[in-house]
Amino acid sequence: MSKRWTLGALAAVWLTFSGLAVGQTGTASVTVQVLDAAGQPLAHAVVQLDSAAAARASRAGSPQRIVQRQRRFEPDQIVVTVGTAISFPNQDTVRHHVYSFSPAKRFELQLYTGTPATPVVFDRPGVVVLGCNIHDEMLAWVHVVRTPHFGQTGPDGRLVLHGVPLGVYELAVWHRRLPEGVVVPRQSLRVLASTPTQVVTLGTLLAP
Ligand SMILES: [Cu+2]
Repeated sequence: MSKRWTLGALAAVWLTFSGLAVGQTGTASVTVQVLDAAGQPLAHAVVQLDSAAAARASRAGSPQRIVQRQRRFEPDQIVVTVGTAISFPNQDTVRHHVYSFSPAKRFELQLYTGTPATPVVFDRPGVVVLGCNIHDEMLAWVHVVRTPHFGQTGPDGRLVLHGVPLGVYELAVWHRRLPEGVVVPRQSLRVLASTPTQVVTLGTLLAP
């Protein structure tokens, strides 16, 4: 996995939204499809719907683990809500030194084996890139969101968000192939019970 992907790799990202009427409950399902520049489904894209109400409804998730095994992070990508704690058990015999310089969470777990006593609480939204000071090839991403409405696309590049309260949101899509620190384009999305399927091309927004 190269650290140096180009924005061009994501020249075309297509999103399809479909609000499915659930009527009286006041919620809808939102379907998002993300494609790469070649029109192929892009898996593991992070999709989120933000709004002030969504931020108020966001709660810290249950504690998570990112294990180091055979000099790799497992999982190497995770999406959590603000306030979620993650522990970093080292199951290798070699020591690791996990750190991040990302603005959303700067931290360092000095050379260790076993499980550090204190988990790391991810307390700001944003993308946190994890590395190991000893093993340059170790990379992982923690995507921190402040909304209950988020997920990752599957192998077919699709994600369905269920139970989204009707209203106006900002929709953001992120993928690890975006350069670190890139400002991810956001767009307004009004979620209606009868929202027609929408196709949005982010390619023109992402093109250099
Ligand atoms: Cu290491």
